[in-house]
Parts: sequence; structure tokens; C-alpha cells
Amino acid sequence: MRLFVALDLPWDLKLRLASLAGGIPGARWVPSDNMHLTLRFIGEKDGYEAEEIDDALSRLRAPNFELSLAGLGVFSKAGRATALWVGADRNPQLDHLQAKVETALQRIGIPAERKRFAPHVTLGRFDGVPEARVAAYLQAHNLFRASPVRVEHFTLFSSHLSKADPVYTPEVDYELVA
Ligand code: 2AM
Repeated sequence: MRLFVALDLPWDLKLRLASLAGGIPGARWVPSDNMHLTLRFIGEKDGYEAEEIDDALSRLRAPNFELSLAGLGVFSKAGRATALWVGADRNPQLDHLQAKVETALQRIGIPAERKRFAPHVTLGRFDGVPEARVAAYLQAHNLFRASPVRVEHFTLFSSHLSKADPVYTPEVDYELVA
């Protein structure tokens, strides 16, 4: 199983994010069903390890919080944009949850994530799209801000890759405390 831990998003927020799709020729837009905010990518694990992960995550206690998605940006490789994302307002409670997930996974032997946590929801992926179109898109949408949502659980997802879009399945939800 290919696993990752993420915040699922309410459907109306996904629809709002999906309304940002379009305007960059050649972009592969993420279907709204697939939108999420990754806390930790885990990767390929067998059934026994998946149970250990579930056990570790189910012991985690962290408070629920409000999440505000705002601002757009791109990830780039060698000076070329590879992915478009919407960011999140700075949020100590989100950082706290992510750190707790990281610690819980390290405690059961999963190697530490080296990349710094950069909360984002990926909207689209690029493969050689014109940089000027990306720049114009960012300029047109840079004031994007979604209504805040209350985050009351986080989710262990499995991911099945295919030639088309990957299929993400929520396997287990873990409640955050009030
Ligand atoms: P992304 O949105 O920035 O692409 C499921 O694949 C989720 O895990 C995606 O949200 C993806 O982030 C994230 N992820 C982080 N590291 C990954 C990796 N090495 N391979 C695949 N997905 C990864």
C-alpha cells in the first residue's frame, strides 16, 4: 500500500479550489475529489506496517483548529514550474499536528522527513508549460482566499497510481480533540 497522511477538505472548499482550474494550457489539473493537504507522505508499506502506522496515529492527541487557505505559488525544478498550489495562512496548530504526526511515525521506525513542512494543496501539475502563462496566472489569482474551515480530523489515505489520475482512498479518520 502506498500511504500518506493528509487533511481531507470539505466538498465546498474543494469546489472553490476547483474553480481555480483553467487558464494554463497544458496543465494537468487535480480533480476536486483528489484535493488534500498532505501532512506526511509515507510511501509503500505492507499490511503489517500499515497496521502499526494506524496504531501510532490513533494514539495521537491534538486539538482541532481553523484552517485558512490563501495565496498561490508554484514549485519549480531547474527554473521551470512543476506544480501549482494554494497555500495556508501560518497556523501553529497545523504545524503542531504535523510535528506530532512526524514524531509518531519516527517512533515506529519510519525515517525522518528531510523536507521542511510547507503546507499546500496542489491544484495542478506542469510539464513544460510556458513560464509567461504561469506568471500571468499567478498575478491574476494572487489575492485568492478561501473561507476558513474547521479541521476536526486528519486522515490516512492510500494512493493507487494509474495512467490517469491517482485514486486516493481515505482509509482511517483520526479525530482531533475539542
Ligand atoms: P504534492 O501535492 O506536493 O504533490 C500524495 O501523493 C501526496 O503526497 C501528494 O499531496 C504529494 O504532494 C505528497 N508527497 C510528498 N512527497 C511525495 C513523494 N515523494 N511522492 C509522492 N507524493 C508525495
